[in-house]
Amino acid sequence: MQTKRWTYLVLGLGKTGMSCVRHLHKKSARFAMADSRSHVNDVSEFVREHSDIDIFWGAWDLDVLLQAEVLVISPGIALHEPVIAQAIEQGVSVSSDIELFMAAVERPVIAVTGSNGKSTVVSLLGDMAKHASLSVPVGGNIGLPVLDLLDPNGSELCVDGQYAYDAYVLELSSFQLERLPAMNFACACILNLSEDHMDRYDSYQQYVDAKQRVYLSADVCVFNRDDQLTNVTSDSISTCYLSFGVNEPNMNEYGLSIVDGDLGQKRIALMRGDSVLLYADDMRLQGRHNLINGLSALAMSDAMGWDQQASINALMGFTGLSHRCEYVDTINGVMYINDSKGTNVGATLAAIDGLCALTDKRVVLIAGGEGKGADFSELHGAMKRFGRAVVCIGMDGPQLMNVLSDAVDNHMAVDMNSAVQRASELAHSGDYVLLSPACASFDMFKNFEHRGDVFIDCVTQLGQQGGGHV
Ligand code: UMA
Ligand code: ADP
Repeated sequence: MQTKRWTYLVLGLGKTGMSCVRHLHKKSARFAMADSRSHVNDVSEFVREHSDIDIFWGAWDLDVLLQAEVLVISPGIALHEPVIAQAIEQGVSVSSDIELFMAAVERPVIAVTGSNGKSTVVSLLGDMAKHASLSVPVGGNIGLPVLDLLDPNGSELCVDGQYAYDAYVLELSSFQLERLPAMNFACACILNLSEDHMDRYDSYQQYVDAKQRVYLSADVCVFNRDDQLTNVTSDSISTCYLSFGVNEPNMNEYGLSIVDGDLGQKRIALMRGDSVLLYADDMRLQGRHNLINGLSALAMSDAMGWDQQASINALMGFTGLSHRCEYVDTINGVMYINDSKGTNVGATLAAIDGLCALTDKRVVLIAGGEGKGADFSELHGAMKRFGRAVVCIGMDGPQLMNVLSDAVDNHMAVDMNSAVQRASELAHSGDYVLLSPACASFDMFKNFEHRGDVFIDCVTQLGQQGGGHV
């Protein structure tokens, strides 16, 4: 067999790719790096310091790809890209940062995936570990490449000959899972499944199959009883299953129950079997979807053998992450909520339902952007029931407006400022104005954080224009 020029070729030089490059360099591996978009990223410092490493910019070149034994492919790059697919067909192997990380660690790894709630749940798990005096870093799709959790030699961090971390929590996307072989996760969970990234997959089933890979060879599988597709398929070799869901749980299941409070009032309790763990009104997180997120994290913390009371305390104190159903201000009796992280239809439905289902309130929704091929029609029922109006923005705004035209009063706005102004005119006192776009942000903003920050600025300006903060 012809000798290959490099063991690894790292494809994509964003956050993940550069973490792989640094890792392979620490490990003295023979590797090269490539990005199909010309010089979009500032990797100049690394390149200057390591002028001996080959770097390729511009369209993928099959001859270059075939000179590597293994392609280490960033999540944003699809395996079905023609040149990459040809290289794989001709025998080049595929790997990823997650696989390199799993090869480097011995401590247990919890892997969390799902269409929505991942970042909330992994952050909550990190807090639960802290409350139990455990050292458990959180990384992955949440924004910190997993290889950056390792020490400067690319190994597990040790202090005085002992492992510094008790476990790791990883948020994994379908892009990361679709190329991952069976991994021995200590605990694996699919929170929920609804359409996302349909511009990347040929079918919804293909997206679901990618997510299901998280269970292969996991020690404990944690799934959502209310969402059949999160249930473990027969391909998994695990023998231990835990489930969570809204209904009353059986023994060893996690669920919700309505119980009588001390003052005779009805309270929603988060339960394991027939034991009350805590009450929903003791939690600072709002919305039914967050009760489910809490149950999933409690199930995983129990699966890991963490102190249950510490986890319950963590859940009670957890205030949630920015840009997820985040309260911004109340102006003229209208509450402004930033859910910029609502980047798919399922998330926006959960936000509308979470805010309105248990109240009489109505919502003026600001939505639109890059729809990623989604079917917006699922928003129709929720907007008909809870919507006051919708103000559409961005590339797929007109499509969204079209879908909702007979459900609710609808408008188009050219930018966030006019969307907020318009929404403030349409909202009645007591309503919500909710930014939950059901779309990616890249057509108008740098990312979802930028979109949320612009929304907050516009709301702040609106408040300064003379609205009363009540
Ligand atoms: N690139 C190419 N050719 C392509 C596509 C991309 O060369 O066809 C290059 C780009 O020029 C760029 C690099 O690849 O230099 C970007 O790689 P990437 O898109 O894989 O992004 P990273 O910067 O490595 O960030 C990734 C995740 N991005 C994606 O999955 C798209 C980040 O999740 C994640 O936080 C990060 O790794 C660390 O693990 C972001 C995301 O949007 C937040 N995820 C999706 C989601 O949450 O829905 C899945
Ligand atoms: P992810 O990391 O999966 O994108 P986040 O925790 O960042 O998830 O939450 C993103 C959005 O998803 C939130 O703004 C909220 O609208 C919605 N969401 C959160 N938890 C759930 C859930 N359990 N089910 C459905 N939607 C949810």
